[in-house]
Amino acid sequence: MVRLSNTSNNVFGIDFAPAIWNASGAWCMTPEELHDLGKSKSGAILIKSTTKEPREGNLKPRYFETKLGSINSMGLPNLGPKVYCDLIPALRAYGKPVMASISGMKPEDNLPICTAYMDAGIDSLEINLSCPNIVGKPQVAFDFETSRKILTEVKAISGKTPVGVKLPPYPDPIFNTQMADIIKETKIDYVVCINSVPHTCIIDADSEEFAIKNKFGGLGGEYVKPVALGQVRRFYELLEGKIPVIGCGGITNGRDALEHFLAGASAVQIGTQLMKETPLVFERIERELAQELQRKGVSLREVIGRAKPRENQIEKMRNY
Ligand code: RRO
Repeated sequence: MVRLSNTSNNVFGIDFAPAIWNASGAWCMTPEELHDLGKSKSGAILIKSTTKEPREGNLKPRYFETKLGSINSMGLPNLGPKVYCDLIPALRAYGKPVMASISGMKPEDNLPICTAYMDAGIDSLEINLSCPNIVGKPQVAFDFETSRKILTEVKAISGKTPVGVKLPPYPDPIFNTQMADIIKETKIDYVVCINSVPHTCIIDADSEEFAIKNKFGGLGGEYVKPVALGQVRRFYELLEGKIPVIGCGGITNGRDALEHFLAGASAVQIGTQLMKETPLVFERIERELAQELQRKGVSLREVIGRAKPRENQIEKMRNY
């Protein structure tokens, strides 16, 4: 008898087994890295955010890891649509979904990149409106009119190909409400949150240096898990569980992944921990998640959004 594993899920019409894959940007820029994802236990292959022309990205050092996470100011280095599209047939041979991330430098760049990926047989389009690292270029997801226009235009040409949107952490829920309205109105198929936490700094007190050349960068890893859970939950509630949310941020083990599912994620992505641990991370996190779920006697599909408010006061905190 075929049994659906307890870590798999069908999300936006696609089966993911497991419902865990890479965050765009992590281990997915070169053909070698993309093949590594294909050979790994990742549930999908998500390609690095792609611009209309290939880009070198920002000056190095532009990525730095600490015990609690990472900071990056990569600046959208990517090989451009042609290289990635030509790779798609070979990547599809791994038998898992192959998905694109699109990040036009100008709003009008997004459509030709999407068209190229669709012609090449891509399984989904993740529109990245939240790259934090192009100096002087604000994150599009804070410009609601431009976001609406881009998403409307992409949906008009995407046919049956699912379209997602990658979002930044919003500092006030009014922004989540505004973006959720746009997502519903434009019939976007899924939401990915969060991108890295923007304009952060890490400083080494001994050398008195910033961790990266650009000083400011996007923060990921354990530092950001509560931020990510807050955004996942906000969108889960605002979208009423009808439009899937993909959780990303601070997942280092199966228990972290479970927290994302409890918050409302239908699948999760791994960024910093993938960079730290190589694509072997997927096998470990899936095994740990399966154990967590087995202990509860449920599948991940049953725990989505199940987190509830605490009822009992903790004695130590009785005066607060
Ligand atoms: O390339 C980057 O600097 C980058 C991108 Br496009 C993104 O979406 N998020 C991030 O942390 N870095």
